[in-house]
Amino acid sequence: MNICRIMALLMALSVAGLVSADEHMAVEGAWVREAPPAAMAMAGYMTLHNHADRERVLIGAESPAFEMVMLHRTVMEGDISKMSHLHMITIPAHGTLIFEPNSYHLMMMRPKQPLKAGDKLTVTLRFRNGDSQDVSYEVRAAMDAMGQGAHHDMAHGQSH
Ligand SMILES: [Cu+2]
Repeated sequence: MNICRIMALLMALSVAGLVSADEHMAVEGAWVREAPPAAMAMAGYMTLHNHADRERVLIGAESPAFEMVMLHRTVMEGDISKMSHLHMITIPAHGTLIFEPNSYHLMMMRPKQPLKAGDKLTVTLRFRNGDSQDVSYEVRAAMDAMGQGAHHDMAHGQSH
């Protein structure tokens, strides 16, 4: 009887896992650009894939490693690059949102401890429907980061 109960519980858990996998964003390549120890802010990047049949609206993020995390977007106005603070970003049903240098990024303000390449941290994404999702980030050196960005752009160009 006990074994039956355990089996039933395991099946229930795996079904729950499938449901949440469908509802959750698929996250790729989450990384934070390493900054000098005195830096007041670091930039975080990732690619979000919304596999759900409805749009998702990202309304914020937070991390125990930072005092505050904001949604930012860098846009070029002529020769001047400007950062704006966004209060929400919509990811369409089956759409993709890319956070990358000179575009969308997470502005991670005031690290609570110095972070260096190789360090890991968790960022919690908050969505308008009340869902939240933890994303594991890795700090990478600026040189690596640029390489990653270039690779990403190339891969993106080839696949679309
Ligand atoms: Cu910013």
